[in-house]
Amino acid sequence: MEAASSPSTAPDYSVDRVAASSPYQVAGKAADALRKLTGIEQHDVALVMGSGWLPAVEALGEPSAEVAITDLPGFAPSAVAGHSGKIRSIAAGSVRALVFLSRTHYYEGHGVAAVVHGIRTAAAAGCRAVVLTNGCGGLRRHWRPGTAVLIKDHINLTATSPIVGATFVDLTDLYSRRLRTLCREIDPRLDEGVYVQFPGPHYETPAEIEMVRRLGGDLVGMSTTLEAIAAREAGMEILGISLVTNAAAGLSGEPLNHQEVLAAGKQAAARMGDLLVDVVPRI
Ligand code: 8IG
Repeated sequence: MEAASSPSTAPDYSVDRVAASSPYQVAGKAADALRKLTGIEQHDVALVMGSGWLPAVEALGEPSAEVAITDLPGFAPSAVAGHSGKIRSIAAGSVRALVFLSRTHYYEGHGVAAVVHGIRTAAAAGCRAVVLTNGCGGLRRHWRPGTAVLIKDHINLTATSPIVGATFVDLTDLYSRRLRTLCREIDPRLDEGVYVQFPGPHYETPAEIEMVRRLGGDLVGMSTTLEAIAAREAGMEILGISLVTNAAAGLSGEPLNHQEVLAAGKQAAARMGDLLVDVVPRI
């Protein structure tokens, strides 16, 4: 008998255990709360609505339930104008959609786990696929404000990962070719591009945009890549759609401002709504 050993029933509060596994456990708890509050046992597809995408949500249909993120464990309160801290459950055809009207951005300073908490909650709620939308700056001059672009790949310039520990997740074909093809069947005019995530919250300098161009980037924003990585880790299929709301810094000769972003979103809402209505039931 080793008198000093702890009983095997004691909880494991070792530093590694708490750091590595608790985000997934909290997401499981959030999914449980979501089931209770929505009365929906299983959701199929998650949608994360970025800057300018909110008006497009209406097209998906009447929500059967709406939950405040602050009523679920682990969510940071929403911090950005144009982002509403709610989650809706919507029946889109035979698909049960879980729609996040806001996201937590890396620049809010709550850490990477907070940024991907919605994704992990959606996975724990049963979602097999996620539609990640965002508003962003565009590097191609023919992408006028209000142009939707499919994300074909990304460059993560945040120098972080949502994954902690030796879990080596493959990111080849991160943004589903099948779902991109589906979108282009619905709207053949849709272009594709490489999305580059900066930490923000400041926009880029013109020199940084020139760097992005040389790196092979087409779109710049402050979200999406960390969420996509967490979604892939969770085994979800990923569709990424950017709404170009402004020309990237230095391209238009004008300074960037957030009001412009919201206005471009409003204008494009009808087209974005039509696209989501057609795509989501076929995911
Ligand atoms: I909307 O031009 C929107 N979000 N980094 N740069 C970055 N994020 C953005 C931009 C932009 N426009």
